[in-house]
Amino acid sequence: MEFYGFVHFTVNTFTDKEWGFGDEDEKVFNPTAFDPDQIASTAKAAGMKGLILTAKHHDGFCLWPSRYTEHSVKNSLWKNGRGDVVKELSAACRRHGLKFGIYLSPWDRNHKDYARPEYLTYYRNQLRELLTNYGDIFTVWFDGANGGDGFYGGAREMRKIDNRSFYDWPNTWKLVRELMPQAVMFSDAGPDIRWVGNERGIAGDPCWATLNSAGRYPGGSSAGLNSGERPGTDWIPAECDVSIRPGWFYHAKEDARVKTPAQLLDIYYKSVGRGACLNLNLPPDRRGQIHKDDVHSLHEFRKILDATFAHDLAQSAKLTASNTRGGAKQFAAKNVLAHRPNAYWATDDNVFTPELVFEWRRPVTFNVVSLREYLPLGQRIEAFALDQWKEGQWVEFARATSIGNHRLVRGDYITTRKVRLRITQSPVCPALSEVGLFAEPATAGSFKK
Ligand code: FUL
Repeated sequence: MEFYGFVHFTVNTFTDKEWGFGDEDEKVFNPTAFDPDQIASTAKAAGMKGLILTAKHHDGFCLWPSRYTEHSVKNSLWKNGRGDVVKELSAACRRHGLKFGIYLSPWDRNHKDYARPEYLTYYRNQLRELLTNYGDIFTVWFDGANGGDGFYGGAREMRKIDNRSFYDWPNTWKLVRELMPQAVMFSDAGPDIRWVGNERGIAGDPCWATLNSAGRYPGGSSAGLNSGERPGTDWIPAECDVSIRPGWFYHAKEDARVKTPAQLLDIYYKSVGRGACLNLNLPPDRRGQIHKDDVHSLHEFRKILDATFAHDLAQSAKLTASNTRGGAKQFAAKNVLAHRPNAYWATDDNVFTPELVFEWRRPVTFNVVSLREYLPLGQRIEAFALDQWKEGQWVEFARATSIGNHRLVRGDYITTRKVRLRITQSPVCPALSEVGLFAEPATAGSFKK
């Protein structure tokens, strides 16, 4: 999916905190003009494909009227206790053509049974509610964070759990598979998509989609998550979660610190452009809407991306490949221009380091090269280089490693009549589904390579 959003919204929005203690009065949750269509349309306009709502954050307050607790919207003043944020936002997402996902914090600083086996029943009951009453759920986000102390039904104490064993993850995952088989489960350890190891939105370089999952669990070690592991036993690609503001929840004092379009672009190129997914958090304010400064920044960011990718210079090039699998049309080099799901260029089994030359009648100017591998055949390429034809010879202008779902090479503007892609390392014959060359508008601002 490449790009979707997080929506952090709860009592914290009204108490100005990042982690609620769990003793917040339900009445503090009272958005003055909650507008799920404004939130969903903002995400849609930014190019996001879905939204993930914090149905329950660490403080335990539920944004839907759960049957299993009083600590929810039903005891708030909002809509006289008859509101349901999960319902309204999921419906708005559907109206705007977005998928909808949920975050249900395993750590619950409100619940009296937290750290006891009874809590697992409570947690799974809530998962069941969320996965049966709100239509399709595209992802379930399991957070590994746990700070220990909390309200816990009035005990106000420290409760330590063993992250590895307490939650009995295999059985919770099984429940999700039963109720929502297509949902992608996120955590530090997968099972389907992994945390990238930081909250800055930056994937490793390289970033492999594979990981050795044995011994890993949510809230466990983050070693290896940033770059993945190759060879790796499991296909667990990375997701980069980052907030558009310093905090995950809305704080008026951070209005001047909304990430700029240039910062968002940098993150995009270092997450999506390294083969990961970008999950960008947009925190609703106390009205229950995305603040205008965030909307503005997203709008400019999208405008630049759209202008960049509107015109693919590769489409008008003459292509020559050093090898084509069996000389067959089915594997021809021009498949990298086709944008069809099953079209790709591949070489003979014994050819690991082929080259592809793009040639134009007149010089072209670009600063972004986009590549994709044909993922049904796995992540194959380990390194490649790009050359430009300059003053009668090939001159290398970029080198990179992993490609996977997407690799965006972003650099200085280059003007040339010929570009060469050299696959320099691959343990098997490469299968490349897309190559494109693009020019960012000059307004894209400064960037770091
Ligand atoms: C972390 C949490 O502790 C933060 O509050 C936030 O929800 C972030 C996405 O994950 O682990």
